[in-house]
Amino acid sequence: MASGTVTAFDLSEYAAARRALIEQALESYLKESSPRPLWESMRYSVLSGGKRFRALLCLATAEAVENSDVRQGPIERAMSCACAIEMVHAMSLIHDDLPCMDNDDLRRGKPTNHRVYGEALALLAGDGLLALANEILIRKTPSDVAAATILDLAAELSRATGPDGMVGGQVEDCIATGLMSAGKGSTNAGEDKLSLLESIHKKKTGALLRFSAWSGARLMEASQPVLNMLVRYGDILGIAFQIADDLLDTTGNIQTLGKTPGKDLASGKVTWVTVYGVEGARKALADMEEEGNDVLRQTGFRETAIAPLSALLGYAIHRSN
Ligand code: GRG
Repeated sequence: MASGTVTAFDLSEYAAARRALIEQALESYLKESSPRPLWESMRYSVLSGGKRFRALLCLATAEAVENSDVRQGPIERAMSCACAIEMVHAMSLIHDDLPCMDNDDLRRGKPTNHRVYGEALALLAGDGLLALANEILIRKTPSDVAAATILDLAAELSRATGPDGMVGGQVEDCIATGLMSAGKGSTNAGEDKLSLLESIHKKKTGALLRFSAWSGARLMEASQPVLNMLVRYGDILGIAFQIADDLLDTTGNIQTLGKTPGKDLASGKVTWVTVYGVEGARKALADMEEEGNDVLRQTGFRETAIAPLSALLGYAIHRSN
């Protein structure tokens, strides 16, 4: 992971160390079981690479919070949550790639899940991962985390994935692209393009990134003002991550991206780039990087805790895949 931020912080080294732990934990939660094809299909999508950006974000906010009342180290405390997030993310990619949605053949440089296992199993592998993510979060979070905290996390993860989060954002996206009807009495009719785009990005991509930024700190029992600031940081990062994705669809190539570029334009998708152009998208990203870093400075975290969070924001914006 190459950093594009202005800080001297070495994100590659930081991310590599944590990514190894994340892979190990994911493997332990996804031991092959019965029915075998289902587990194979679930493992195929979760253990097939990926930047682990959301898991890193969760661990980074846990590590940023100093709380002497908490016994375990932040990574140990937040790892099950970080893995649950990656499972939800993987399931959303499986469903997003299905013929009834984006109809993609390539993901992370490999054939998409339904291309390998067929549509029915891909759909069920996604469903299985969503359920397993919740089970892991609830059962594998260390037992001295308060039950109320775990309940809060489970509720917020469900919210991030549900109608007010990823599912809602995907439906809005499908309506905007003409893949679904807006239905009778549509509320989208008078909505301007910017609010529609912001709503889609905030829900479809932003909700899980916001949860990732909030959840690590919540597990460390951070104060409410700090949690509010991390939600703000997560919101900025979430929209920026999707704008960068829109840009990469226009400027990226298949080798680096590991998926087919140019699909947004071909499918008539409403994106930041189709509405504001490449320069408009770059300008929005520059503003968001500044705003996100301002929010981080307000948290009162020590410099060494701000550095990874700032670098992750920079990475989300300047990444090449
Ligand atoms: C969540 C219940 C539930 C259903 C899924 C299909 C769907 C509903 C939502 C779509 C969500 C989606 C695929 C958003 C796009 C997010 C995005 C920019 C993904 C790419 O993330 P990266 O770059 O991917 O982090 P890697 O491969 O690195 O993990």
